[in-house]
Amino acid sequence: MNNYITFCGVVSIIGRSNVGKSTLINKLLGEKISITSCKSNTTRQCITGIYTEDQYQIIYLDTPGLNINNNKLPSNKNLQNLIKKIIKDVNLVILVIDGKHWTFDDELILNEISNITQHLIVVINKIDVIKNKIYLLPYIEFLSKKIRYLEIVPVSAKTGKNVNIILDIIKKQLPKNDHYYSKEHITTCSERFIASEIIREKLMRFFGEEIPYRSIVEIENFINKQNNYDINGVIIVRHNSQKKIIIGHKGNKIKIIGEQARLDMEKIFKTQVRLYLWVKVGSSVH
Ligand SMILES: Nc1nc2c(ncn2[C@@H]2O[C@H](COP(=O)(O)OP(=O)(O)OP(=O)(O)O)[C@@H](O)[C@H]2O)c(=O)[nH]1
Ligand SMILES: [Mg+2]
Repeated sequence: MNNYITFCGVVSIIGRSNVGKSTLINKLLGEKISITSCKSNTTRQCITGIYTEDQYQIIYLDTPGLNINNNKLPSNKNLQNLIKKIIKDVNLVILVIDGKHWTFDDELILNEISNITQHLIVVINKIDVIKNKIYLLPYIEFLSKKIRYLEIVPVSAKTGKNVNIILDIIKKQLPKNDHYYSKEHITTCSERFIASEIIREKLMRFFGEEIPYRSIVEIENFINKQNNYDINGVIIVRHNSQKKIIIGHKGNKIKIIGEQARLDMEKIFKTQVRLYLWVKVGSSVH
């Protein structure tokens, strides 16, 4: 087996908020690692997803949305530094844009990465909601004029359409390397962190403006009992009124959140989970 050549590399998934980066990483992995919601700033820190197939290993980094504060223009030093940081030491970069909404932020990001040395794939996402695909052509033309060496792939991260094309492109670009992780590894994030993220996802999906999107979820206990997990999660909010909203009438809301979170956890952890949730008013919320 000594002459068995293996390939391994790191791929950063970047773009503005809400374009579908996390939905895409989950589809590329075939596993839900990163939480998603229709609200902005769902992902708050880098999430790693590891995909291993035969001789190929791809380490994906899902990143928080690059949101440009227009008030701060024209100084884009922050954006520049941020992008530098998230693509440092990666082999490939995937820039995700929304096929229906090209914004000024996308343009700024594109300009910032137009000179990167890594292979760049621009993913035009959400094509499932574009009825007439001809609509995409000016887009593709515009992008190919902006950057010379890039690949453009229209996809639907939601339905999985064309996601395999991204995978094929990545495989061709991966450097020869030993695999960094064993093939059972699907993330470097801890199970405790993933549990807290899943609860946060349910909060973001379930509530509107009444619950601050920065609500904190802490896992107080994560106990593995003969391969079943007992997890205690605390949702920390700032006001008593928010606590009441989350709990709901006779606890009906927290019950649904707990149920949905538990089902997701069981899928990811591949074991039975007992999840206990409660809500606390605390001062640590930003
Ligand atoms: N119709 C459609 N919706 C999509 C698609 N991909 C993602 N979405 C939706 O777009 C919204 C944002 O998706 P996310 O994956 O959370 O976006 P993100 O880029 O990770 O957002 P941040 O973490 O906030 O930066 C969610 O409601 C997704 O269901 C797609 O291909 N088609
Ligand atoms: Mg995200």
